[in-house]
Amino acid sequence: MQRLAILSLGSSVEPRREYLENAVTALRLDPDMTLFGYSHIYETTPVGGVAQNLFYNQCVSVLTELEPHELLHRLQKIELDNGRTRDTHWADRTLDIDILIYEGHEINDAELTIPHPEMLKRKFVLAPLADMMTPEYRIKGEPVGELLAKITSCEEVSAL
Ligand code: PH2
Ligand code: MG
Ligand code: MG
Repeated sequence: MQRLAILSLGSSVEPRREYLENAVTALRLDPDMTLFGYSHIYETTPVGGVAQNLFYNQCVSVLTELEPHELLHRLQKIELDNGRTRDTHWADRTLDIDILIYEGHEINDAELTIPHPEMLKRKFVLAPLADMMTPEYRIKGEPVGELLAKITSCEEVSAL
């Protein structure tokens, strides 16, 4: 059965737009996924104190029969194909693809936490997510628009 997976894309190294476009193209071309939806691209201030550059962030959804861990490995391959290195945790990166939601699954193991609790406190995730899904879409019972309105951090996000 096909399930909806919601992904967060991020890039903080030029050419940022090209890295996001490459990710969307790779998802489109993968025979085991159907691209279902995407948000606008947002320029966002870096969160976490390691990355220095402004990010481009976007949400994308796919329909897939891949299991969550198989999907994760497919996404890691796309990151690697786009020059992703993993030397410093949270450093600036060419391409990051994270699984936010995998319909019908809550996962908490060494490789995957779905839904990702920290991400749901970040504007750079929730603004594109509310854009793609509508603010009424609920995660763990909470409308995305309300989660977004509750964030008090000084993160700045602006749609391109
Ligand atoms: N990703 C991080 C850490 N900080 N900040 C923004 N604005 N956007 C990101 O995608 C991001 C981040 C770790 O993956
Ligand atoms: Mg990330
Ligand atoms: Mg990641």
